[in-house]
Amino acid sequence: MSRKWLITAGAALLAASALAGSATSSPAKHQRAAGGITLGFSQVGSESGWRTANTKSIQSSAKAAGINLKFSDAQQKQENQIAAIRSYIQQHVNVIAFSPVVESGWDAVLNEAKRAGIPVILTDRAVDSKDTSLYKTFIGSDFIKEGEMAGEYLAKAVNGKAKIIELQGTIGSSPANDRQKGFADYIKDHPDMQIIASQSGDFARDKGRQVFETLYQAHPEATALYSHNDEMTMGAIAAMEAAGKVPGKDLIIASIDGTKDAANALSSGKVVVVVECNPKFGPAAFAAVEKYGNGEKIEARLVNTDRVFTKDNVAAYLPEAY
Ligand code: GZL
Repeated sequence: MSRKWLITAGAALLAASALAGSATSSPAKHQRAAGGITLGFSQVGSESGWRTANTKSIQSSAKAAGINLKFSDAQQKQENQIAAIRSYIQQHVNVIAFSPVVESGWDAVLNEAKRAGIPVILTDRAVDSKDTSLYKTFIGSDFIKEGEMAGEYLAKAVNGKAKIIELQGTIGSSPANDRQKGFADYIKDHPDMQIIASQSGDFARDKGRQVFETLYQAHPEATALYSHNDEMTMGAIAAMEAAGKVPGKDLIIASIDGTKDAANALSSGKVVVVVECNPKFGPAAFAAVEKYGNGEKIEARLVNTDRVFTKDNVAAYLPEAY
């Protein structure tokens, strides 16, 4: 892909986003810019409230930037993402962006995009390719930090002593790998914080419920839950209550994302901390496309800003929860 296209397209994007933002932009002008860029996007799936919010952010930001968005839902299957990327290459899109469902297995298809001269942007999740020239940037949260924050706030809530069940996200995904690492790193200096069971609930509510139910039956001594996402947390809470247990009393819960369900569970005391993982980074992603299109250097890693929600600040957050 020659930089020339990107500069032209970037200018179109610049014009489009300026027009989109200005009260005087007329539809005709805005539409003229829409022809500038075609971006092919492969989304992981629709497994969680987080994913739904992320998809909305990507789609609305593309529209605001006057970009022609080709969007595919991979239903959490890597082979579907690889097929989608190959299809975008055959369609000669200008840019490819995707959230890799798992970290490994991308070098071949990313090399195909590179040979076709199509820049690739990673959104949300990372790949473990050693060749970082295969993509222009990775924009997403710091999942290790999220795990560390979950550990810190849970340790505080249980005075440094808990027998913890961990519900992990999708096996092999960067958020699951890094949230597991961050939490483990934090508790290694807290000997009375022990993970007694850990299994994947695949970031899904019902799988989270089923896995928690099985693990809790095997480990009734558990006093805390660390869940890699709110969807699985809500499933686990349903399992606890079905077993006559009181979340927030019988088990202290730390969760990650920031969905409305989890924020409400925080308000009612069922959950003690929700570490945010901001899904609404579509504007930042398309700003990176614009910068690259204008021939400007973009950072290899763009880190989204995440907050920590507790009973003390959740009321202020609730109106924006998704
Ligand atoms: C994190 C994202 C994760 C969310 C889950 O950036 O990839 O996937 O934490 C979602 O809710 O399913």
